[in-house]
Amino acid sequence: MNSNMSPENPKYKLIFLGDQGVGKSCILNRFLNDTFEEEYQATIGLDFQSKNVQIDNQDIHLLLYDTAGQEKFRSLIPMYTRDADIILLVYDISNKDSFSNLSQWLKDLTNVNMDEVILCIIGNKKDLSGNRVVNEEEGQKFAEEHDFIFQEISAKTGEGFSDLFYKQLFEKIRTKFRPSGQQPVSEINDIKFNIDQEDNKKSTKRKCC
Ligand SMILES: Nc1nc2c(ncn2[C@@H]2O[C@H](COP(=O)(O)OP(=O)(O)O)[C@@H](O)[C@H]2O)c(=O)[nH]1
Ligand SMILES: [Mg+2]
Repeated sequence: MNSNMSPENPKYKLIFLGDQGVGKSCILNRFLNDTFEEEYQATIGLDFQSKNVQIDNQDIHLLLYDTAGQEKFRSLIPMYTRDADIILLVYDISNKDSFSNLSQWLKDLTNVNMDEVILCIIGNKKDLSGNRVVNEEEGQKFAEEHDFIFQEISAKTGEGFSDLFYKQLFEKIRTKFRPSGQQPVSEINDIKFNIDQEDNKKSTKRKCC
């Protein structure tokens, strides 16, 4: 753990969901390391990393879970969504099925208390505008119907990341989980971790995806 972090620092569990190939692992990589690699490496099961961010001058520990979209791993997902604080549900703006499947992903979240979790709908691959098959308005409408955060981004170029994370998500964390600067609604007690932001930069364990 980063030496600046104490056990009292709030921790939030953030999980990436969405069809295989929509860019979940690349989004995580862009968010953690500000890099993008074209080379495709399917995530096996679940990958876990962490990052410290500051909200209201307090260090916040984000625990980031990257899931695999393959059906055979889907049965594992409820174990991780059960105590999630933040769910990032990703589709690919150049893949209609990945957008249509969002409803099924939501239906699968039977064990999630939607009033307590922050849910973001993310339209990735915004750079592929020539191949776009999902309009921004469609994504926006879907998110608004459910009262979720919405943002189109590109893991390749980094477009939209600042709006998604720093403007929308961190602001929502501030108002929803910490209205008076208190502890988050859930604490993660059942896992140990030893990767912080610095370690992520050094890590050669995985490239992207
Ligand atoms: N053009 C473009 N390609 C992307 C973007 N994000 C991911 N990809 C590509 O999409 C493929 C799947 O990405 P990956 O992160 O492994 O998807 P995952 O299965 O959801 O984790 C890879 O070939 C990536 O290079 C993006 O923003 N733009
Ligand atoms: Mg992946």
